[in-house]
Amino acid sequence: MSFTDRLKNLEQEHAQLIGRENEKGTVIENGVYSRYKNPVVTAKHIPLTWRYDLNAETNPFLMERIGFNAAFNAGALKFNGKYVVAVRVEGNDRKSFFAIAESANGIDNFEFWEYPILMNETENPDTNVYDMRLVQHEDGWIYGIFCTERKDPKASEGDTSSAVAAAGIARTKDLKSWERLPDLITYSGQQRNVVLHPEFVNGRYALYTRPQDGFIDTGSGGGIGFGFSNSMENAEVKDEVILDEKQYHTVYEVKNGLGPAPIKTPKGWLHLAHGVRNTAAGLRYVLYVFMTDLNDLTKIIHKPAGHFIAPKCSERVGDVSNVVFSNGWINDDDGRVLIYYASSDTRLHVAESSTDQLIDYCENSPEDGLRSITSVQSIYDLINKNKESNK
Ligand code: M1P
Repeated sequence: MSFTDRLKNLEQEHAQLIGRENEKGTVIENGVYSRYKNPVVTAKHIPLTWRYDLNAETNPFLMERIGFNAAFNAGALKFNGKYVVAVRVEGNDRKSFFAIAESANGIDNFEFWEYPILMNETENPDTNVYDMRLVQHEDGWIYGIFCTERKDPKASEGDTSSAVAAAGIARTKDLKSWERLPDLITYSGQQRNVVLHPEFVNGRYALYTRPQDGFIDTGSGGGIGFGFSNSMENAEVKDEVILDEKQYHTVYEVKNGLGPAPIKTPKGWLHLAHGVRNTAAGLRYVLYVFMTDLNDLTKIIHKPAGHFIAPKCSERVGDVSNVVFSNGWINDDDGRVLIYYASSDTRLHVAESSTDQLIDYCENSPEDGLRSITSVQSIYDLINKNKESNK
């Protein structure tokens, strides 16, 4: 095939993918949310200009020069009337970085901006950066808090896999130029899944944390933590309290972590988090929802049992199978909530709900009684309620 024909094909295929309309899935879900049929962002959405040398003289075979493996875990924000996601793009070289993709309606036609984000480093260079939470804070800045991963300086000779995770911080007004700030300092080991609360609390910044002893194992740490920092320019959380701990025989038995920043509602703060349990087939990541008190951010007031979204059908397969993960949602002006979740560390999807549905789900779903008998008791309560209302 000639250079020109191959280029035409590539351009057509890419334009078709970006232009494809999305629609709600036909499967009847649980009434709390609806999944959309197509993933909203994939590695194939990456612009051709990032992948190919488009000059026939220097690339006569029109071969890909830079390959991309995945586009997933994305922060999300409504920005200048558009729905934007800060996607974790992973190259074939395993390095992740952030790139903004934009859509007019939040459910389809996501298109990457011309360039990915060239994130500055601190004096301690990042080996890998990922999972940015985008937060419009009431101080006027948009913050991106993400995981920065570096080789463990204490790794013994020959150990080429031990790493240290910390929370990197950057801020911006336009999502294009970013000011990198020093990493968050905490005193509880490594950190991943750190999220900034969108409001000041008694004049201070509030952060959700996820202390962990090691890079993968949370060890004796873990749970979703919470603490305060006086500044974001030198962010430091001296004391963390655990507001949602990992627990035996739950979907967050091995570890958990907060997803996006919580949504404020008149009934409390709505939270989306991921929980991890172990199985014979490896780790299984699911999403769950809970609410905290409007005035006491460390007090959980509702927490439905089990998962809210679990990987299903083709979502179950990917680079890291049996995973759903979310670090972005958008609470739209009409109360609609667009939940951006990624499947199996490979692609990004959207599910739609509303604050009313999510509050109802939290208020009226039984909590985990932590024993089989309490689960059966909840079923009895529901059957009896239905019998009563049918009388
Ligand atoms: O591979 C699943 C997820 O693993 C990590 O999440 P956690 O810190 O909770 O284990 C992250 O690397 C995340 O990006 C990834 O999706």
